[in-house]
Amino acid sequence: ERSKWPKETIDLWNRLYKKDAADIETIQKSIVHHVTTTLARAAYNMDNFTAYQAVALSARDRLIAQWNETQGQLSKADPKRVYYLSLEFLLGRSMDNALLNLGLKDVYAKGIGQLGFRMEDVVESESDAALGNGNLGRLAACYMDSLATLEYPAWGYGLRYNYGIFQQRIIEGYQAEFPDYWLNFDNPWELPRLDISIPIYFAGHVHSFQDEYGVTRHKWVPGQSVQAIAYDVPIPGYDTENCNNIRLWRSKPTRVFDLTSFNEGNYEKSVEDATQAEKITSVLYPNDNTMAGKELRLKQQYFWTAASLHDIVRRFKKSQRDWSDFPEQVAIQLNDTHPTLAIVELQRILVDEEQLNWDDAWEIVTRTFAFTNHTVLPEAMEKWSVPMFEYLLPRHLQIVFDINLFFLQKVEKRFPNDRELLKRMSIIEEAQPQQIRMAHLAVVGSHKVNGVAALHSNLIRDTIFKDFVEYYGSDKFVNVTNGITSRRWLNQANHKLSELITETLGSDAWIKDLDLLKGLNKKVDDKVFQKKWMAIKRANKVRLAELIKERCGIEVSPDALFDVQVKRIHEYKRQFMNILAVIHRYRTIKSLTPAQKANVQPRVVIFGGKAAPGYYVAKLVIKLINSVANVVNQDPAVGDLLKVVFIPDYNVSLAEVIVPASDISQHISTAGTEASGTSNMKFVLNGGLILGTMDGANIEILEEIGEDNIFIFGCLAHEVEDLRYAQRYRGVPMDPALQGVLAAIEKGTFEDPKIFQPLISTLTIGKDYYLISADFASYLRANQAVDAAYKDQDEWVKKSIRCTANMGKFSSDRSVKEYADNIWHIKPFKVVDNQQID
Ligand code: 4GP
Repeated sequence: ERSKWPKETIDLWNRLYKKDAADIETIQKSIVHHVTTTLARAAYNMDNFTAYQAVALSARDRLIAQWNETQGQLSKADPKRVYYLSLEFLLGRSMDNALLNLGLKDVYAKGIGQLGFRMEDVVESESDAALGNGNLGRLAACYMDSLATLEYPAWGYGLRYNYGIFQQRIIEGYQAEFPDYWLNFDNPWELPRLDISIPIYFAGHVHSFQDEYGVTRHKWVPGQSVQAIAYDVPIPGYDTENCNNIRLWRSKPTRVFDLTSFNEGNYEKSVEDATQAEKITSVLYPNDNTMAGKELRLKQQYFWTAASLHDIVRRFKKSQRDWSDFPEQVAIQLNDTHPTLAIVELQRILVDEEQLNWDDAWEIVTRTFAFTNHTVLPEAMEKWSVPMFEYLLPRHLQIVFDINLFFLQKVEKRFPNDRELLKRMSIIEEAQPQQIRMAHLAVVGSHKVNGVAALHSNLIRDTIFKDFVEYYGSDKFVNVTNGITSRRWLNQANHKLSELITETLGSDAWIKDLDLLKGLNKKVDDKVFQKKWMAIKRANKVRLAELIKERCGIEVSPDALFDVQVKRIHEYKRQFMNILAVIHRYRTIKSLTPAQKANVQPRVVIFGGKAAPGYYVAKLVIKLINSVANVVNQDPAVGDLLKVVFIPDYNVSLAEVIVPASDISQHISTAGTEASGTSNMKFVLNGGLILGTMDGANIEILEEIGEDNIFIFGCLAHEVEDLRYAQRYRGVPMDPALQGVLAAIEKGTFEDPKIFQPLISTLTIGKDYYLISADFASYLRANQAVDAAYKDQDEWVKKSIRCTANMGKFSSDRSVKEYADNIWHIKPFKVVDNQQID
């Protein structure tokens, strides 16, 4: 008990309780200390990886000190906090970011340099924490960075998967998946909190009884239990003492074995049950924009939401406030429908355990939660079969049915005699078997619902949530356009450009206030500045060319136009259309005379991205890209005029090299399908132009940077339905250029055409759902416009500068502030440096 300590003890603590100094010698001492003690190595048998581990451990000590300080001060002040529930946190590497945010990047680089290692090599030794699929998970990581930087009291909650997103290798042109056992070497960026262990239950039955007042109550009598163990990942803010936390849960067997099987001599069965428990957090489902539907996935979702809520409720209860204060203290953001069970779990805790009446509990629940939707694709909408749900979560099923019943009664009152409406809005879909629509549950249980870009937020109001907008009114449905953190995506990834910007603007304040980049607009016509700008772009291209040589064995010229499409492989993102246009370009070049060839703008077309392992058509697109690359790259008639590259195993660290090196990047989804996109923002922020459709955040980027600095093509979202109808029922012919391309594939120009037949058949008239044929002509024209614009380098550099200068809006600091002000109603809380204990 600290309060009972004598004064001398407290004084001693306070004397010792000091942050380490940040001078080079202290830092070097701590590195050497970790080498010789924690890592048990000697200077003469150290490699880059050991150096990385030692620097990481040394930085981690500092992070922990800040983290402790932050959490201590927050516990005491107890302000309202936000909890960000995300099944994915795609953090990438941590060391460079940790050192940057601690403000110690230079001194650590110097320190380790004097010890005989180059910081660049040390940084490269870290592997990515890849606990996410795509931008849903990367967005969560950017938001955590901004929340800490803006000093908001925030925690993330997720799962600590043993296996993150798979490693992709390309074998004979095909994607092959290999497990990513990222915890192979200890992870220095997490703090195992073995003392925090929460029992989580599944299955069993519900016991109903009358309480002393004659009210019917329910008690869940579970049949299985596992333990959730906490692992904390400190998230330092940039240029602040605040250090937030992401708590990741790991599943472990309960220590008490199933005694019945044990006593019956069934030792194997009890060990088998224990293995099942560990399986829950074993692997991240590798699906992006698609629903997995597996029982284990539902288990993951409940395990994670139950553990997180237990933690949140325990923290709230420490303050001994009234339950009605819960929404004043706690905001919970649901990142997609994955954590929607949290709504049901909180209602269960309040009604069954805390004995609140249903209506009071429901009021608390709905004032606490808010929900972000990330997609309108039907295949991504989460639904759980009622029988499976009932087996795993019998009491929760009853609660879902009750929530639905009371909700539909209210709808019926407002809109009487509209059975179709009730059917459409119901949380339960009447199918065989019945299904629980998680998006409906999330809307009904939240006070705000947001889309992730203006167009997307409008689309969800007009389509999937139309009935709900009519019922609740439109105030409940808001937009928060996604954003990215300038710390990682400009300052770290493009350090040279970042230095030039700082030098030009006279300060590095832009790192925390991205609107200040507007100051670069004054420099658009400055020749000296332009030259420096382009030299940096070229250096970034040289770096990428080296990486391509090393990883793919392909030689590309940094003087060519670098054209990049890196993202998950998905039909709606239309990498297929891109490679079809590449084939068109190839055929065109082959048909030119030498004199005509001299006018062709050389281009390197770079692809990267993973396909879900079960997504056959997407995997065929990868194969087609590689087959085309094989032919084109070796054709002497083409030479350097066209090169095609597929970079394997696209991840956050690769993106940090690819993004700063692009001249043009492609964001070419069928209008209305890409909710926002965030890589589009990263490219433009780094002075890369984009070629895109009027979809997602492209539209808002256009508004900010001006239409002269972006290449737009293709149909608009509101035209899509008519176009689909026309092709299905009015026999619109296929685009002639596209016909030529398909004929070339079918002739066997790129391997056995039989391989690609299933892919080509997706373009059959009437079936071309993503409208590749309808958009093809304007896509080819836009590509020509890109070539022409690139040839005029004097104008191109101006466009490039304007891009960066006008991207302030897309800082995740802006997004997070909008969430904080309009949805969570939380305020910053500044942590004070080096407090003394009292
Ligand atoms: C993605 C969207 O497809 C992407 O447009 C958006 O930028 C990202 O979320 C972050 O908001 N959605 C998913 C998904 O990954 O699984 O729904």
